[in-house]
Amino acid sequence: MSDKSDRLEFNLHSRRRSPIRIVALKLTPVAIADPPLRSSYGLHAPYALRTIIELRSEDGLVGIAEAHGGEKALADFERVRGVVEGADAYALGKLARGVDDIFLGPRLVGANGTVDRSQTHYVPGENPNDVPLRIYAALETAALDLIGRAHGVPVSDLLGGRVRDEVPFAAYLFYKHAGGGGEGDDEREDEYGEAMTPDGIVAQAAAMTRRYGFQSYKLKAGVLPPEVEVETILALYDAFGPRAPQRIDPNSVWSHETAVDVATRLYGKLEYLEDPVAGLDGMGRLHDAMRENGTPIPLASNVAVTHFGDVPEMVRRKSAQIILGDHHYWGGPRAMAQLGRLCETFGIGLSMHSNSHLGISLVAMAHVAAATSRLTYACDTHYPWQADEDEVIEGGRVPIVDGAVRVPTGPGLGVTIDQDRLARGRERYERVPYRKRDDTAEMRKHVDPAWKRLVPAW
Ligand code: GKR
Ligand code: MG
Repeated sequence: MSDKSDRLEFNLHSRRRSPIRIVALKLTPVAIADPPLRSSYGLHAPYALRTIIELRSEDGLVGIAEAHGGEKALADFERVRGVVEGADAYALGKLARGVDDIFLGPRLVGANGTVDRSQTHYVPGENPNDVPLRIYAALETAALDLIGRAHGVPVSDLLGGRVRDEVPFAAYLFYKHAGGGGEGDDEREDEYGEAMTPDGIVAQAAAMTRRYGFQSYKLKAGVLPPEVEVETILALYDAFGPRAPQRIDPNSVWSHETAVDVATRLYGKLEYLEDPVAGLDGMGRLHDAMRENGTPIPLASNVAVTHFGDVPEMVRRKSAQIILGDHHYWGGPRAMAQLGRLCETFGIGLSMHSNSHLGISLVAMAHVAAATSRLTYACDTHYPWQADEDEVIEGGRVPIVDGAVRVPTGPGLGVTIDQDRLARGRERYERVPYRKRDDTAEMRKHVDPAWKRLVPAW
């Protein structure tokens, strides 16, 4: 008996892994040129902000991630330094709890008594109730990169193994003013030109397709009167034909009546309708109305549905048939794998949401998508709107070929940071006056001094 337990103890000891001790958290804020894109949140500033995270292990390995940016993000990441430095990269549950403990504090409470994490009234990345999840998500991504590097395996393997080697992305079309982003001496070439009309958007889609080979299209809407946006979709349909799936996303600023009317006019032309109206209840009512009218277009969401707590009500109300998940918001790559399972359980479709980002985020999305069997639609990406000049990874931009990103096969995320490029991103950040995403301020500065975001607006 004692022999056996000795043996057991010996086995346990001999198999014990060594921790991957994180000894340093390095945070680098960067500014990246961004063209004057319009959405219902307002106007993009000449620069978008990101934070680059590096976790150094005691063995000198470095795990990386990319997250939302600006002054507040940086201060939030600083707050968790104490739980990150000294932590074991494998101990993700402990890390999550440590982050949560730091951020427990006043919460905004929604009408139904729950915490409001929706993006109905916030530009993505600015909802204070998201903070712990967003901070943890970035740390988990960097920790998985570190673990992958330590074992010589890709992050997609750590997530259960890839079911696809290439991840399809959609062309993300925006109404846009003239200009390529950046300011002063740093003003960038306007690759796609102004696009404030249906023809302008068709030209933008054609140019993006030529360059990247996209095979599906998403129009950011809620900007022009709905009849013009409907006309834009019809023009895209004429130009690219029924075999190129399309989506339209006004970020919740249509009224119920407008959304019903748009659904009637675009029935049969859309792959899905994304966040046409605000809230889980509003989306559920729209679903019912479309069914009654015989125009049942599937609803997708990344504004009304932003976290696991939304799913029960979403399923009950049939508020969305597709979730646009995002590892940056849902709590990291592992949360996305869990979301995939949940979607499978309820027969819900899954795709991915995106905000302005660089290549580290793009490859992280690709690993997550590669390991998610449930992924049913091409993912969103803002990547075509960013320039090589702003990229921080070695070798420059991640290629998008035939509308897809090939998932890196190297250890971890499979990309590394070019420290010179990163230093330039940081200098750019120091130089520019922007410290948070504020699309309303930009709108007032450049388009209409009295502009205010209304929900609903149309
Ligand atoms: O970049 O203006 C934008 C988008 O509106 C973005 O912030 C949204 O989060 O891409 C997003 C979406 O699908 O809602
Ligand atoms: Mg959306």
